[in-house]
Amino acid sequence: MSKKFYITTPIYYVNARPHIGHAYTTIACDTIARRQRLLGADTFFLTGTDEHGQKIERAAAAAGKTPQQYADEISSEFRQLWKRMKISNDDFIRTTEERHIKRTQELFRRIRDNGFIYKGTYTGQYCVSDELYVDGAQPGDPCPTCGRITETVHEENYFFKLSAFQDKLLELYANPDFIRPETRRNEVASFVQSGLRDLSITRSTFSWGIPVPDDPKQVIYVWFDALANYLTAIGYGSSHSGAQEAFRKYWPADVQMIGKEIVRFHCVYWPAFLMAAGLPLPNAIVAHGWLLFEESKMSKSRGNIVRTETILDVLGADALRYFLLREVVFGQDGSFSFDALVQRYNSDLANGLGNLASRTLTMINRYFNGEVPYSSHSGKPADDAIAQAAHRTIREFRTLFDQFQFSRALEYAWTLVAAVDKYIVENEPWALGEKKDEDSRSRLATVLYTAAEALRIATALAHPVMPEATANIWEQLGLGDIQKLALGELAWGQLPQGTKLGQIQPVFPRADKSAVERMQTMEDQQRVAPAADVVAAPAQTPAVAPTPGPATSEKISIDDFAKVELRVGLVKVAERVPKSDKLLRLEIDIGSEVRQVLAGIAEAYAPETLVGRKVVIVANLAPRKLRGMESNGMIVAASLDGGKPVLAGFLEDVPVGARLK
Ligand code: ME8
Repeated sequence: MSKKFYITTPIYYVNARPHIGHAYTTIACDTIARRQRLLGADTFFLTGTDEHGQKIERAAAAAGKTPQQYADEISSEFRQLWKRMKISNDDFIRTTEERHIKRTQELFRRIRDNGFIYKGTYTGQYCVSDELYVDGAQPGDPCPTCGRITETVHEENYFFKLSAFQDKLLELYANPDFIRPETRRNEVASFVQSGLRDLSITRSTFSWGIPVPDDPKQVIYVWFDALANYLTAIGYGSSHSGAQEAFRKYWPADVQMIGKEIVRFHCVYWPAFLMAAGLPLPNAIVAHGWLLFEESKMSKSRGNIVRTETILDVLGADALRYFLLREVVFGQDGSFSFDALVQRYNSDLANGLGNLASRTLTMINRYFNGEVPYSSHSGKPADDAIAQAAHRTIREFRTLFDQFQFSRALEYAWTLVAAVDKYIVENEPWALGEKKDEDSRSRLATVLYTAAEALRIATALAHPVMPEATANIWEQLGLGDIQKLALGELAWGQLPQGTKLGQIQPVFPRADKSAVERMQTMEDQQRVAPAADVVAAPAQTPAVAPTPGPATSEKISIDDFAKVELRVGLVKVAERVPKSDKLLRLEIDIGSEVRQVLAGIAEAYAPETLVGRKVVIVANLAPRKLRGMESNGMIVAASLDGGKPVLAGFLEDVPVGARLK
C-alpha cells in the first residue's frame, strides 16, 4: 500500500480578487503535492474559498450584491486562476457548500456534546478585517494585526473552552515538527504560556454564516467554520461510506501550509478544536512569510497588489512558479518586483535550463541524427564530475525540499545546470563534431550523453515547480509522459542510449526589456488613481479631493463617476498628527465600518470642532501610508484660492453611510 499524503492551503477570503500573495501559498503546496505524487504517495491536495462572515457580508453590500452572488464570482475567479497556473488540487472546497455546512455543524455538535461549548456573553473589541477578537483592547483601539480601528461587540454567544487546552497545547509544541519554522513555534508557545481565555465561537448580530445547530439565531464564528474545511472536504461528518473512508484514509493532514499572519488560528485554536472533538492532530503546520510589494505586505486593503494574470499573460505560469519559490527564502518575507522577475527569468530559465536544453538537443539532432548517443563512460574526470554533481544534486534537492527550503533546493539544482554549461563550453562538442576520426566521435557521444543526462535530471527535479516547461523538455528528450516518472528512483545513467528525440522547440524565449514595462502598465491600468496625492505632499495645498478648474477638466461619463464611491461619514475622533502642521488623523464612521483617514486640514479646522460632524468621504480610494499611518479614504472639500479647504456638508440631516450619486 502506498503512503498517503494530505496537504492543504488556507482557504482564501472572497472579499478580494486573487493576487500573487495568494498564488505564492498555492504554488508552494502544489509543488509539494506534485512531488509527492511522483514519489508514489496517494496524495490529496486541498484548496478553496472562505465565504462567510461579516467581512464578506460587508464587502458584498459595498459592491451592491448579495453575499452569495459576490462569493460565487470571486470563488470562480480563484478556480479559473488556479487552472491557468497549473495548480493540481484534488478538490476545491467552498464554505457555502451544503456538504461543508452540514459537516461543520456536526463538528460543532460533537465538541458541544463533549462538554467544551457553553453559553455566555461577550463584550469586547473585534476586528472585522481579520475576523479576530482582540483581547484586552479598549473601544477605539486599533487591531494589533492590521491597524484598523476595532469595533465594540456586545453579544450573547456560545464560548469554546479554549482555556482548558493550555497545557495540552504546550505539550504539543514540544514536538519541533508540529509548527515550522521555529520562530513561529516560539511565538505561539509564548502566546499560549501567557494564558488563554475562552473563545466566543458564534455571532448573533449578523446572519451570513452557518447556523448553530439547534439555535439558528446564532451563526458559527467564521474561523471555526473556515478551519473545519480541512475536515469537511475529505468527508468528516458525512454519513456516506465513501466519504467516511476518504476521511479515515487522509486525516490527519501531513502538511498544512499557511501565511504567518494566521498562525494563531492554526496553531492554537485549530488543534484545540480537534482535541475537543477527539480527533487526531495534523502532522505539521508550516508558516511562510509575506510577499511584499513597495515595502509592505501585498494586500487588497493596502492597495499594493500585483495580479497574477499580468505575469501569466507576459511570462507564463512556470516563470511565476519558479520565481516565487527561487527568490523568496521560505519562511521569510520576500519582495516582489517586475525587474527581479524578468532578470531571474532570463538568467535561470531562458539562458539557464532553456539554453541547456536547446543547445544539447540541437547538437544531438545534428551529429547523431536525433538519437541519444552511446557514452563510452571514458571515466574522464570532467565526465565523472558531472555524474557526481548530478548524484549530489538529487540527494541534496530531496533533503532541502523536504525541509521546505525551496529556494536552496532550486539553487542547488541550478548549480548542476551551470556546471553542465561550463562542461559543454570546455569540451567544445561543436569542434568535435567537425572532426571525423573515431576518437573525436566517441568523445562527442560521451559529452552529449553527459549533457543530455544532466539535463534529464535537472528537468525531473524541476518538474513539480515548473510542470509545463519540464513536460515539454521531457518530450523533446524523447522520454514521453513526465507524469510517469518515478522520482524516488531517479539516478544517473537512466537515459537509454538510442532514445529518439522529440520535436525540438524553445521552452523559455528570452524576455526583452519591454516585458517589465508591459507588466507595469498592465498593473497601473488596474489600480485606482491615487487622488490623495495632495495629502501626501504637504508642501502643496493639503487635504482633500483636488477640485480641478472647469476650464481644464475633461468630460467623464456617468460610468466613470459611478466608480467613485462617495459616502456620508461621521467624524468620531479627530486629532493632530505629531510633528505635522497640516495633517489631522480622523476616525470616520461610514456606516459599514470606522475608517482611519489622514487629511491635510489642520490649518483650517481645529480637531475638536470636527468630532460629531458629517463629512463626505471617497470610500473606495486605495489606502495609502502617510507618516507611517494608513489613510483609508479621503474627505471631500472645496479648495479655495488661499489654499484653505472647506469641507463639504449637508443642510438636511442624512444618515451615516448614505451614498452620494
Ligand atoms: O486568512 N504574501 O484568507 P486570506 C504571502 N480565509 N501570502 C499571502 C499574502 C502575501 N502578501 N497575502 C495573502 C485568510 N497570502 C483566511 C484563511 S484558513 C482556514 C482561513 C496568503 O485570503 C497567505 O497564505 O486573507 C494567507 O494565509 C492566505 O493567503 C489567505 O489569506
